[in-house]
Amino acid sequence: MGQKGSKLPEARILLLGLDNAGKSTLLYKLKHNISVKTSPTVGFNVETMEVRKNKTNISLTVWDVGGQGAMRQHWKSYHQDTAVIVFVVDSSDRRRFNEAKREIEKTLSSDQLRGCPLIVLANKQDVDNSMTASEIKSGINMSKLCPDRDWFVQPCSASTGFGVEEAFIRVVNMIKLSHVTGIKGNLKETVNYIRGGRY
Ligand code: G3D
Ligand code: MG
Repeated sequence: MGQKGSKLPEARILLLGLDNAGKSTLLYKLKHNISVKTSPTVGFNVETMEVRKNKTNISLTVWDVGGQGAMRQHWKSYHQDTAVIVFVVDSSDRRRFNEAKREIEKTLSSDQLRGCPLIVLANKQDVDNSMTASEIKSGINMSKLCPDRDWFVQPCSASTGFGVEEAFIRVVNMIKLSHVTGIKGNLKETVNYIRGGRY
């Protein structure tokens, strides 16, 4: 995580989507562009990567939770302290679009994710006749579904890499410093210090 044993402030990214949407491929793609440490585990993958935001180095922990039906009941256990939700949609699979939409709605109804920014990745844009990002945006009815959170629909292809870096930059931009664990504590300390009248 941190360098030479120092623990960096940490932000948790929740990578969700139906099985076969391309979540693991996306993580693999990111791994090749950015230096990461992997810890594959049964049921989910976790990747950490260091990014710089507001002149601060932050450790991003990306949780790729299995998308199969049986695993979806566990998604809730990963909601706490999430900085950004990334929901991957297989744009080439019109047949399962409604199922994906229902899962997004269910995820957003979680109390622990209230106000948490959402980025929907319209993945597999390299496949002919796949749904466009704007079709997905209106299909999910994003503006109605997300009245009180930042959201964005990003077209990408985890296979070719198209849009992957843009998606990653958007995710980092969407992180609120109040959701970065180490920084939250520091900010609190500073506020207490000022309130304590030491300055
Ligand atoms: P998951 O982790 O969400 O379950 P995976 O999904 O990353 O395992 O991907 C499922 C399948 O979709 C894989 O194909 C993978 O290669 C493919 N895939 C992922 N992203 C893209 C993409 O952007 N474009 C295309 N064309 N295919 C993609 P296989 O055949 O290995 O099952
Ligand atoms: Mg996977």
